[in-house]
Order: sequence, then structure tokens, then C-alpha cells
Amino acid sequence: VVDPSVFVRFPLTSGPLAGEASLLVWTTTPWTLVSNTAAAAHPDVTYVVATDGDEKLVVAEPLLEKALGEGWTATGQSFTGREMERWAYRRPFDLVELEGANFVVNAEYVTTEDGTGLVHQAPAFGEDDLRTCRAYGLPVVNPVRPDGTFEEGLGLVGGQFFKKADEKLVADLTERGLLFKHIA
Ligand code: VAL
Repeated sequence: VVDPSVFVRFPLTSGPLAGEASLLVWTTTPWTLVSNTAAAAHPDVTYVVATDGDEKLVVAEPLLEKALGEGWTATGQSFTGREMERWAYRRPFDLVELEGANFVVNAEYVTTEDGTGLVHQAPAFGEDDLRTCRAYGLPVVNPVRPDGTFEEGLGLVGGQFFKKADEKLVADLTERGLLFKHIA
């Protein structure tokens, strides 16, 4: 089974682009978005603000075309990952309790081969994520029980087997206008 990959808008709520642009964040495991605590950017990569004339998205410069496709151009505004450190964003799902999280962190392992150069962080489900998020004092959020089902009471995923939740979560992101692209 190949994991789907999704590109999701994380609207910025602090920093110079607050209220006017979204980070475009990439993940191959949509079900872990419930446990998102941060978005990782490489400190030395240049990130550009791109627009289709309507909205603004932040992606790694080398991935602009590959991630966004036709109709998107750079606005001329750019930042290094280092400059973006600690910019806050609105998390994709607020199903679990979480405070003082959801900002850009820097990580050396982020590449510009695939995705957007902005990697969704869920420390409970990835070794790199755990190491990176620990350095920022971020909590480990794990609402999945040992039997692989989400804890009860978690809205649209409560009680569901983790892998089965992908579909519902992607549908919900789409409905709320947060899904940019879904490669199944
Ligand atoms: N960072 C990984 C991803 O985006 C996981 C482990 C959360 O798919």
C-alpha cells in the first residue's frame, strides 16, 4: 500500500505574512495531521511567497513549480527557513488539546526533493519529528490507542482505525478549503 500524499494549507497567524498567506505543508500520512505540533523548514533553504492572483502560499523555492503547478508565480517576497522560525499557524484539526504549539521549527533533514520543503511534524509518529520537536519543547501528542484506533470523543475520527481515518480527514480538509492537492 502506497501512502497518499497531501498538500495542506496552514494559514499563518504570526510573522510578516500573518493573515495573508498560508504555509503549504506536505505529508504522506494524513491521519497524523490530528497530532500536528509544528511545521519543519530547512534553515538554509529559501522559501518564496507564490500566488495564483488570488491567494498566497509559502513553499521552498526549488519546489515552486513541482508543488504548485501551472498558474503560480513568485511574488518576489522570500524568506529563509531560519527567518521563518517560530511563525505561528492555525493547525489543521483542533480535535486534541494543545497549547503553545503549531509554529515553524527548523530541521536539517528537510529536503527539497519532494513535497513543499515544509514538513508536517507529529512527534509521536516519526523519529525525526520527535527529535526536532523535543528541541523546541513541544509536546508529544498521541491520540491513537495501542489497538490502532483513535480515542473516543475525537470528533470525526473518534474510535476509528487510524488508517481508515485518512479518507474522512482529507474530505474534511477539502470542505474547509484547506486541501491544496491530494495524490492518492
Ligand atoms: N513527518 C511525517 C510526515 O509528514 C510523519 C512521521 C508525521 O508524514
